[in-house]
Amino acid sequence: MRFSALFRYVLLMIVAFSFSVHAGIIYVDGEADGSGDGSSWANAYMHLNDALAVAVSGDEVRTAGGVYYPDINSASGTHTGDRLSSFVVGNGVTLVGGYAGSQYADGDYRNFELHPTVLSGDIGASGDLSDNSYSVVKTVSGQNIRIEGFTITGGNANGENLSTRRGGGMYLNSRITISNCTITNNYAFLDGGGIYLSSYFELFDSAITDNIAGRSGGGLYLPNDHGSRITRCRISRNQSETNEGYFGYGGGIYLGNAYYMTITDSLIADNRSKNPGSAIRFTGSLMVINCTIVNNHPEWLNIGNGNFWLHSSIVWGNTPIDDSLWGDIPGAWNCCLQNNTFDEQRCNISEDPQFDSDGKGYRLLAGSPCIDAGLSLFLFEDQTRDLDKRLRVVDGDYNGQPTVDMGAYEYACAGNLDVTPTVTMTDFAVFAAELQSTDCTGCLADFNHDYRVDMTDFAVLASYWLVCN
Ligand SMILES: [Ca+2]
Ligand SMILES: [Ca+2]
Ligand SMILES: [Ca+2]
Ligand SMILES: [Ca+2]
Repeated sequence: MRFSALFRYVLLMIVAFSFSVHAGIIYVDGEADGSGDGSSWANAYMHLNDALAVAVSGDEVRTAGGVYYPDINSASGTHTGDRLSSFVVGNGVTLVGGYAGSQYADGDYRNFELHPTVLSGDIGASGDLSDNSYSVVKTVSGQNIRIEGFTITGGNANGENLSTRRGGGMYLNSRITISNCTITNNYAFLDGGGIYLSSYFELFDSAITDNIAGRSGGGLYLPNDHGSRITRCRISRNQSETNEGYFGYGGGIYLGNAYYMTITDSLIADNRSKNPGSAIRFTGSLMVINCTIVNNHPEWLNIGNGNFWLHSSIVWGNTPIDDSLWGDIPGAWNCCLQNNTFDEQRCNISEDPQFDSDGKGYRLLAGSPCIDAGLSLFLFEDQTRDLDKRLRVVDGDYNGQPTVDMGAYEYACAGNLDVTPTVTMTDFAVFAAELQSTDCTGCLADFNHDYRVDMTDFAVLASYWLVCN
């Protein structure tokens, strides 16, 4: 055929073009009623597992707000009730939730608070935990996996073997980054009620709350790892060692042989365990910087064997720690420590941190001794935000020198965007600069967390003008 070569060329071009258009983004929306091939919001897959089955390394799976269950896909067409079903995220895949999706004019509008995207293990009878998925989210192998913007809940790892008795919320065997996720109300018969993880990970801007482990690591269990980081996370109300006959550790976090692990700008609060180590149990080396560790019982810290550094942090209202333990710890510097009995040359204090009790958690009140009392020298280069994603280093005592505070929160007036604590013209300049930014991931002025700085955010800024609360 005379045109066959040209025809083939054109066909290849069409294929290449369509590949370049579609490769990378796969759409999921339980409300979509189009062709269901995942090519757009209108034609999105209705079931997340359909997208995860075809996603390859480099792809981004965008998921609209709604509740998704792991025991259904288009092939099954119905909920199978299979407790072994999970959302399995493959090598190199990015999974993002919080999108508006097909029911909105701008399907790509993203706000994980406005469009909560829930991965629920509550299959079978609704509200009955006994027939739930063992692990809601899994990774089997691979690296460069990213999960962002989901609530992961309802996992019940009460099975008969190790792989079904760990990691109720997430059972992870891959190098992974998790951000803007809430892992809550999951259970494991043995370890890692919220998350069980066997590889390097970065966890940031996330919450691990109300998870339970029958043995160790109510919130998070990390058996063997190097260099992982937890940044700007809330780890609270987790519980471990609830099963009779087991001797477990770590109500909030269990780290076994974890070296060069860091926890920064995080709140570790209200965790419980039967044995010492209600907040953290670790073996290895752990550096905790700018954290607020409160109301954990009993003894908040338990060190199996290893080195521990605590900088610019507040440790308050926990079951009092055995003071003799601190003698072995090389570095608690610039910390606010209840019942502090050691060396003030390290700039540690033992004064009431003055938490804001007005329903705002553990932010500091004006006049707190922890304001501008941390050590900026110990800040990591990328430690630029506090737990509320506000600017990390602010001149909270108005002495002309911006210094980091102790704890997870930096004192400043609400709405502040720069190093002077009040909201003035200089803050407006920060807003104006971010208004013109095309990529607003991490913009300070994105008050409503929708990855955009617009007039909605301006209204928030204006409401704080010269008002400090
Ligand atoms: Ca159920
Ligand atoms: Ca400060
Ligand atoms: Ca300011
Ligand atoms: Ca915004």
